Amino acid sequence: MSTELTVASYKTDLKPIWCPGCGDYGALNPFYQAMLDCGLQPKDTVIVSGIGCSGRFPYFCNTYGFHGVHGRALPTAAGMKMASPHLNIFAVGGDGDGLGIGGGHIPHVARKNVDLVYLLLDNSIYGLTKGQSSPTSPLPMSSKTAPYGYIEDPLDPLAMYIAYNISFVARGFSGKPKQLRELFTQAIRHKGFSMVHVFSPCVTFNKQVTFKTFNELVKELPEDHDAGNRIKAMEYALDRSTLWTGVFYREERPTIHERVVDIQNRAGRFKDLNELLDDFR
Ligand SMILES: Cc1ncc(C[n+]2csc(CCOP(=O)(O)OP(=O)(O)O)c2C)c(N)n1
Ligand code: SF4
Ligand SMILES: [Mg+2]
Repeated sequence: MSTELTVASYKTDLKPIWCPGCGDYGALNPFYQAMLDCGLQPKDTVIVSGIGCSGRFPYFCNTYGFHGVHGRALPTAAGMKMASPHLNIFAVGGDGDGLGIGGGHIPHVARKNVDLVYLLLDNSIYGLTKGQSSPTSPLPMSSKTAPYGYIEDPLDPLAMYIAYNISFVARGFSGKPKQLRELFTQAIRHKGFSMVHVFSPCVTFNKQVTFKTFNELVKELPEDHDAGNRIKAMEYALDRSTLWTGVFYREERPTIHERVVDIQNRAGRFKDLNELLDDFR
């Protein structure tokens, strides 16, 4: 017997323990709605998270969840999708998790085009550990680890994602939940690796990158932006005057799963292992 899905189908009884006003609330609600929009069955859905305040996401979603090791949400999620391609797989984590310790995994999942969605909740700080500089802390932001101001240039995640040729690249802001719902929905529907970078301010430990900052600087990409144009997508990503939001880049190409199935079919000409081994003799 199937019961009708509602937003409540995706919520657990746990109330998020994020600080009042944390940006992550603004990402969680549109995420519930996007799962509903796409009709995802909670029993067929897994959320894998890293360590950080953002890593608590799975606790608040009535899906399967895996709260793993710092920086390893993405490879774990990719492995799950390879083993069980029928599942809807999400990876969720922060800027420290996904751009610091775990940043090296992204290009390789991009090359494989694993069909999963990665939500990166960026507050430009290590929130859970109470306020150290992160790979996206802008100059000259001060923090507990940089009391005189940060001295390393920040990464530009969007430019990186486009350079890595991730097959779906979008950016949103947790202060604009309606757009975020739409971006998550498109990311879920995209066949391949979808990266949604979310500006999600930490109201407790980052008083320098705030909702006000983004309210002033974010702007939706023009409606006529051609998401198939990678050069144009990169131009928008590198624009220093505006923080553009929307779908920057999208390309349909085979997923690793489709390529594996293709190899299985071609290798299937062997009746059994001995026949396969004979091929090498
Ligand atoms: C291997 C390892 N190194 C360091 C830590 C300590 N640690 C826990 S969370 C975190 C950073 C959290 O920042 P971010 O990923 O941006 O998540 P946020 O809390 O801001 O959502 C760090 C360094 C850890 N848990 N494991
Ligand atoms: S410390 Fe920052 S990121 Fe963590 S829950 Fe509080 S406001 Fe959110
Ligand atoms: Mg963070």
